[in-house]
Amino acid sequence: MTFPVRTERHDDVLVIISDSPPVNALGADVREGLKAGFEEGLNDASIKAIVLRCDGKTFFAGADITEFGKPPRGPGLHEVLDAMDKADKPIVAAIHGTALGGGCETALACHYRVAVPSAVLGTPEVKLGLLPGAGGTQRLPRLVGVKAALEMVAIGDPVPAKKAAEIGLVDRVVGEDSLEADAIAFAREQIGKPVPRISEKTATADPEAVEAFRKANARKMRGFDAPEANIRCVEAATDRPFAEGMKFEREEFMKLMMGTQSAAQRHLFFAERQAAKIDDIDPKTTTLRPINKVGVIGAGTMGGGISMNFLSAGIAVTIVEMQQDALDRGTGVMRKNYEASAAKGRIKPDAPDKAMGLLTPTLSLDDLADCDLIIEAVYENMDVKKELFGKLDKIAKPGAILASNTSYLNVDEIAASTSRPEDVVGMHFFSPANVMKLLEVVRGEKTAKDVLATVMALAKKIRKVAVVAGVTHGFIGNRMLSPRQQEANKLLMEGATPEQIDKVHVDFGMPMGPFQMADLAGVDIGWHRDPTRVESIRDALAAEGRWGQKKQAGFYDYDEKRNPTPSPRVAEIIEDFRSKSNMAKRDITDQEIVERTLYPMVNEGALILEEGKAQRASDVDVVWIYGYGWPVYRGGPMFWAKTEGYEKVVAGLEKHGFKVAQTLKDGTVK
Ligand code: 3H9
Repeated sequence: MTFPVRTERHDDVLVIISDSPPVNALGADVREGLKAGFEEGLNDASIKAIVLRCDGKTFFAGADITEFGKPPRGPGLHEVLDAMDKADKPIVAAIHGTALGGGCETALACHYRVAVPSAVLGTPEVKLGLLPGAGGTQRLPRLVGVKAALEMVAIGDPVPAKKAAEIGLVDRVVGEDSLEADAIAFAREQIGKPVPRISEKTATADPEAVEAFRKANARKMRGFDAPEANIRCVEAATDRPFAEGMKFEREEFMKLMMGTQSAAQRHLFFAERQAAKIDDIDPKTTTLRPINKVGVIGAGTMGGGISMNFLSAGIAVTIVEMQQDALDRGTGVMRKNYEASAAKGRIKPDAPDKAMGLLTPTLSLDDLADCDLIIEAVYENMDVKKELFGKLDKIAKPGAILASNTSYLNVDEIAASTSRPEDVVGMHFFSPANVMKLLEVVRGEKTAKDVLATVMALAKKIRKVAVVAGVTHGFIGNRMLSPRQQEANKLLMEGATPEQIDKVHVDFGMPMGPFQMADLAGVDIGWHRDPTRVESIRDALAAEGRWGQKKQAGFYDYDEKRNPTPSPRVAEIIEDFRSKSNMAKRDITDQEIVERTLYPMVNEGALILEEGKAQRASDVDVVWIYGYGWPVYRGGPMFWAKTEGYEKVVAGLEKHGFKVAQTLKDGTVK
């Protein structure tokens, strides 16, 4: 039989086993092997039932995404699943690990499903801008009903085995360590019974559930094409025969597959995994430093959030503050956050105590002596940081990693204040640090390779997506933010309103525009604190106490519920500035806003790459998607520039007098 699928006979039951690491993706060879395996089982009269299972860490994790967009090879998944569905001998899927996408659909084409308790089943195609295109949208509603099917296909989160059994997706939860034996026994129980085929069931229409689902998830699905296509397919499962539903599913799948959204989302899937790789470091030959205890300096919003990441992953944290009340406040907030998550059912009821039990609050830096990694999250000031690192140099044990959470400052300069710059690295978390997925890992000139590799591996453990950045002002993300903000400010002076600029960004798919972001973060951040020194519109707002949402006034006016409305006072301030600068007001088009606020970000991204401050264009995309909410369906700024067309972006930048990065001009951004 064709590698990587083999068969094993257990008297009258044939077990078909796929062994295709790392995740048993359903590539051409696997499909070929499955086809042959089922033919063997179905053509042999002495075989009465068939079990399908996988070796390795998981049941099939889906179609092989690397095959998408390439010419088809071997038998199609439909062909294989169709033959399984029609088989007149019972076929049992024996599931462990993650039965995802095409893997879940393969299980659905079987006549029965058994799973170990730790298994999960799901159809996450929507996260790749797709839909389960191998019958998933047609079989799921027939098996679990419209409501559960919608959640599975249009949201895409996996369902644990126990819940899968409750909704009818799994027929039996079997022993964690006896999957094959239990599946064979289960299969034998089915011999002689009529073979149940999901394709022969009917799904009852539930228009109310569909509408309620659309309404409840409108925000989450905004801008994405795939969720609605998934919903339409589920509806189709209820109003036409199986074969016609399959045809409809195929058409919708192909439309999505050919579109830019899915291309962007598939790009992100691989970009995220690529980001973990460091070009000049071989993970196989690099020994990681053990990290069992982490020190965090600063118990403010940032320090607290950073600590929670480690505590949640079961890693002990010593947190240091200068004053007892600040320490108590900080740890109090952490506990409250945990308890709120437990109350919402997001974590187990005992998780807050477990996590907080791993925390040691202290007022003394000396207590960090036994930490393997120390992260400072103190005031963003070079002198403060240098002094602190000088102290840490004396306290930390040899081999401890010393990290700064700075969001702009020069990590090499910080490292130079220690006698061990090779142990120093930047770990730039994004606020709220316990929620935001991005971690920029700043590689200093002297950062040791094993330090970098250790921090990247640790990032995965605390469920962050880490991207390596070089030392440059603002690293990748904040450096790209800067030209956007400058242009947005200029556009205000030339005649655009904060509302117009923000709307262009929100319509583009960003969670908020530059001025909404300023109001959320605080207009006073970085302000010189002298109300008589008014040199910019932002200074003027800050001088009047318009510090943003927290003061119910910033670039917008806010009501008690923080709903924004355009501010007549801000319009006056802008008008005042404009007339003082003798600038003429003109109409600004939305396209100009795109060209002057989004294109410069792409340009800056290209410059960062040219300077070698990011490893690859896809890393820049990961930063903006996970750190700043760039719309996933646009694939990140560098991917988006490619879909816009480099020529168009370059022309737009040149029209407005920007100095354009050479690689953008040449179309060689990498
Ligand atoms: C689909 O099924 C369409 C059908 O409905 C319709 C067909 C007609 N293909 O994530 P990891 C690679 S769409 C190819 O680091 P983990 C991955 O790139 C698919 N490659 O491991 C990585 O490679 P490398 C629907 C894949 O343990 C390596 O495997 N299914 C695929 O953290 C290890 O991956 C999904 O969307 C794939 N399908 O997580 C599930 N999957 O080492 C996608 C993984 O070179 N997969 N690779 O960087 C996952 O969610 C996770 O990989 C999984 C394991 C949870 C399974």
